[in-house]
Amino acid sequence: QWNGEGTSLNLESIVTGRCYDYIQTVNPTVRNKNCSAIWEALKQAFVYKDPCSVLPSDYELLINLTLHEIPPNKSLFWENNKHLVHKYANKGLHYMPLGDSLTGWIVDNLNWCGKPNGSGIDYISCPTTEECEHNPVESFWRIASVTYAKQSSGVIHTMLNGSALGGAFPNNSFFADYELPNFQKDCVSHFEIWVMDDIEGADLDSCGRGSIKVLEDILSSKGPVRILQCVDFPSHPECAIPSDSSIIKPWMTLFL
Ligand code: ENP
Repeated sequence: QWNGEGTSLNLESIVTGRCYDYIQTVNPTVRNKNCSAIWEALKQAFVYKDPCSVLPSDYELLINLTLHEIPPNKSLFWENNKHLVHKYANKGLHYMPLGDSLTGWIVDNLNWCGKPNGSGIDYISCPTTEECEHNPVESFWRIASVTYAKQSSGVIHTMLNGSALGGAFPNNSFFADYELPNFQKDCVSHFEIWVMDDIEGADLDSCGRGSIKVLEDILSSKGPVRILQCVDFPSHPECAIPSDSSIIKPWMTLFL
């Protein structure tokens, strides 16, 4: 019926097993997690439900049950270089991208969706985000991304792909839509943006150009670069102190 792959076979065993593996061997600093309750929380979010009517809020219990500290300076955001990022992050030892936190770890690379009848789980096909936005997988990663960005503190690392055709900092990405707007400005010291070209790949985007420039402008419009300019033009509208949630505070350093 749908264009996406169906639910991963043995989902319950995989999720529960990954959960025990995570708390016992991958990251034993995370203790006291109830892996069967975590599976039940995932299940109640989608089983027997219309796979186009699952909202991020349906995962609130799952998020709460899997939550643990993201160590300061260890957050790593990325687009279009999942393999490289996770090799570099080394299962949370070096950095802790969302996929190396318990929340992301238990479902990374898996698929799941429900159907209103039968077993309540559709193993044949699941909707893609093009087919419907409120599908179980998309909604999960949206709330997981927002929560992860809110928890991130200290130096925020971002690894982007300078050879990506849609730009290193693509529009309508999890990073642009759910993470960038949710950093807690009081907890962030500065941003580090790494732009990695593929080996023998095109050098399409880099610091100061293309979509990276757009990202730099988003950050620096609220950061110290603009503050320096405003010393000379204090009454310019661009220099008004924002009352809404700005990403960076004047005292923060922006490394680009
Ligand atoms: P893609 O399209 O390269 O890779 C998506 C694959 O990585 C899916 O198999 C997904 O598992 C898994 N994955 C791991 N972490 C995330 C994630 N965090 N996320 C969505 N999928 C994730 O990556 P995307 O879709 O562009 O997402 C990159 C985002 O992850 C960045 O915003 C980065 O900062 C963030 P599954 O269950 O879908 O099979 C957030 C959204 O950490």
